[in-house]
Amino acid sequence: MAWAGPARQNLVNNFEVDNVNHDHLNTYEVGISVEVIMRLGPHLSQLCCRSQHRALLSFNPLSRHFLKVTGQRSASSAAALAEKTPPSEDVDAPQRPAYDLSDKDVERLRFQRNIGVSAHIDSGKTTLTERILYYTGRIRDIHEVRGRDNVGAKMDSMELEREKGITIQSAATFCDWVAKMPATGEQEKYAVNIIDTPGHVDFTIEVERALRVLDGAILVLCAVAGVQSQTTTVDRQMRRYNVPRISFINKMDRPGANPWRVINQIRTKLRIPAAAVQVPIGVEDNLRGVVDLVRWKAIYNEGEKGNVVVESDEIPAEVLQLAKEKRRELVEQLAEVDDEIGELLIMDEDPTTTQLAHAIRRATVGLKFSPVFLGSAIKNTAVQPLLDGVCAYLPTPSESEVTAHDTSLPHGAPQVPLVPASTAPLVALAFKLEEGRFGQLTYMRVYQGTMKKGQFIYHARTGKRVKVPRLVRMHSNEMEDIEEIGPGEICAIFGVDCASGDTFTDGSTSYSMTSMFVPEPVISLALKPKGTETPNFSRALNRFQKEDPTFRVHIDKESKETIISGMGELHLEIYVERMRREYNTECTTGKPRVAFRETITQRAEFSYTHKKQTGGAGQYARVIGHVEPMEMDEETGKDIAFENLVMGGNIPSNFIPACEKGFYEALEKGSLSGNPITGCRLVLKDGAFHAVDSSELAFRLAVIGAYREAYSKTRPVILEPIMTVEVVAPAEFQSAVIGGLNQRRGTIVDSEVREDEFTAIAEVALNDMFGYSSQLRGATQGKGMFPVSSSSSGSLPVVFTFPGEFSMEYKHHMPVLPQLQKELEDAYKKTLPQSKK
Ligand SMILES: Nc1nc2c(ncn2[C@@H]2O[C@H](COP(=O)(O)OP(=O)(O)OP(=O)(O)O)[C@@H](O)[C@H]2O)c(=O)[nH]1
Ligand SMILES: [Mg+2]
Repeated sequence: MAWAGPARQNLVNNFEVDNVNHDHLNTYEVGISVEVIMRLGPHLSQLCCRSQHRALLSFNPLSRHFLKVTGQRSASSAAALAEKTPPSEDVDAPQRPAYDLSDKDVERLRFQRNIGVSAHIDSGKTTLTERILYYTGRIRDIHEVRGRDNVGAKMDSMELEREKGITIQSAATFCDWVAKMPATGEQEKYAVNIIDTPGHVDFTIEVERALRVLDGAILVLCAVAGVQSQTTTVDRQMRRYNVPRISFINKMDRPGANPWRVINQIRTKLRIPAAAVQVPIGVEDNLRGVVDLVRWKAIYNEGEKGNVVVESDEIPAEVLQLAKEKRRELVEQLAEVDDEIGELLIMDEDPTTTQLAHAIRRATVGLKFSPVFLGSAIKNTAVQPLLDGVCAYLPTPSESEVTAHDTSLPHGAPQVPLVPASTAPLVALAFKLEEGRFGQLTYMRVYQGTMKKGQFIYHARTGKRVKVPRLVRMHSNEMEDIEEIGPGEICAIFGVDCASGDTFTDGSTSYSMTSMFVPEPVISLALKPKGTETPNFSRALNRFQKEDPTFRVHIDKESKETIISGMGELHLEIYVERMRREYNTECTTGKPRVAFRETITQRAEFSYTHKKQTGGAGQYARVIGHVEPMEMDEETGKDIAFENLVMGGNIPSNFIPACEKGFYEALEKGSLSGNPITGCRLVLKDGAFHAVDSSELAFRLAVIGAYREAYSKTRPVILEPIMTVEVVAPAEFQSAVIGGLNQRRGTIVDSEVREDEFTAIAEVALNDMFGYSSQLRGATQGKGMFPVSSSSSGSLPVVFTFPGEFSMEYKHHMPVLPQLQKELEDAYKKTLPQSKK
């Protein structure tokens, strides 16, 4: 059926889609030209707010790209979509039952929030979450990270987290909060699910999977350091999953705290309109509270742990002028992204509190704006107003537009909107696995329907039926048993075998949701148990591999060594340490090695016959096709593909999976350096078989042979991981640090000097980064005492040495320099059996 209707007409009228074959503009074949899409870019998302057009546009990879880059998200709910979309005469989509949200659903979802706390390392996420849990009554007392008071923060429950003072695994919890709603002035009770994520980039998968299932987030920033390298990473992850965020500028108690510089950085570096919704009362050590610019109230924290919130209509004289200025700035920023406020501004009218609150919510949920809150978690200041902000400005589960793929439809068919109705068929996504004291624990987000204890659920990928023996809600490492859980909720179940990113249903639908983005490991090392190997060695590795898709284990075919790969040295170090502590298996490790890769740079044809006649049954298989370079798919991270275009049964279809297997086997080791090959598509076009001598083995070997033969014609190169390195050090060492980075062939991409410290951001090959931490320490430590405030120091000025710190994040793979390529090739040749003879 052709896609007619007003939207198409609009497109045609306004964007002169003359060269489009209108008959092909149906839901299955979108024929909008590239130029039109390019010109439509920003408008597409508006069009897409309407489901029938979304169905249409979601087909075109380019239009999907625009949806992503414009960062738009429909503020209308999936439920609303299902309810409001008229039965469309112009869409050739299968008819589906519409599930209505009951009044109870509507009421429950309205007061439900699922949020993540994400940010750069050490910005205070866990400290903040600890306060949130305390003020909401989930914990009785506040404990600090790093187990300073011999207890440790609730969300950092792992012994290693408390020792190292860093979050390694994300932890989920839930709480209730009675929020003061700015739009109505009423107090309303909300249920909030929270996931505290690690900031260290080596554990980035934890952020990735949390953001995949959350509806909103608090982006925490340090009031001194501002937007840091991992802030940009987290920002990218939030955009990937269209997660609206409110920003929280923490550490306002630190000397040099400057929220206005940080807000500027949010606007310029993260490129999202942002404005403060509060101004601080007092600075640094004298921070006493904040002025709420929307409700126009001064808010103070009193009591030993800040649990008494005192509000006053009297704005302190010393901040009155600033508050007026910043309220004006808030209105102006909103006017850029919100029509109602824009019109009021043109007419020189001041928005009311309700208008302002509604506009902030609309723009935040619509991914066009981030309201900025301020405070100090450690000093227990302004955390409660932030919680009010979570309830007021972040979306309800029904405002997140969630879709699934109906596997009973042809590949590429439009996604199906999910409706968070408790009576709809169950659809849930497993986003995290953990082996707990009571067995395998699977964290789930229920998107549609209700999950009940004792119920049978179906694994969408394998079709396996499993019973839900135990259903719990997590409170960090503790759990609370529940009988059932509704849509829009987060829970965990026991005893279900699956992988992260798998979908579960009640068996009445064939829906499957997309998984999360999994980055490739960049570093590897050889691992050997000390003494004799016990079953614990492989038990531990199997478990870690299952829980963490960025941790990989393989046995090197030549050296027979066990090789573990991951996102960085710390990532691997933690697992080695956990093997010792949790599995009583001490290991020796080899030198960390960079995960080099190989890739092809041009297309090459192949026509290859595998033939063997050795007395008994022969082997015969012929394969014809080509291999070509392939770009990475932004959504899935995939950059290898096998395509079968064989017609007429020239290769019987039962041998095609063996051909595909052969292709993946050939990719395991490139002939230049023995590293895996990436960025490559194999297109199988034709072939031949023999009625007796052809077998799966013959076809698998034929593809391997064909690939190896074609490989030399593809001008293959070796790739190395390039890292974004961010160094923060006292300003006096700037030239030493920059010199050190240059020595390592780094390219400086950004630098910023603040009062006493500076930040340099450089791109450096990972291979050139070994030993950098001791070099940096050597260059910056002990040469002077640098005063920084300590969070635990109260108001006393304490002097610490500040040795300079750096963090590293994978950016991309790039071809190595010719000299390194030659070295790697020579080294690999020496390991090959023929060279040893
Ligand atoms: N001055 C000051 N220090 C803070 C504040 N909040 C947290 N800190 C300190 O910052 C350090 C890191 O705090 P965490 O809460 O562990 O930070 P995080 O963001 O959870 O860290 P990762 O999870 O490892 O990325 C600790 O030493 C805290 O005491 C704050 O508001 N002011
Ligand atoms: Mg933490």
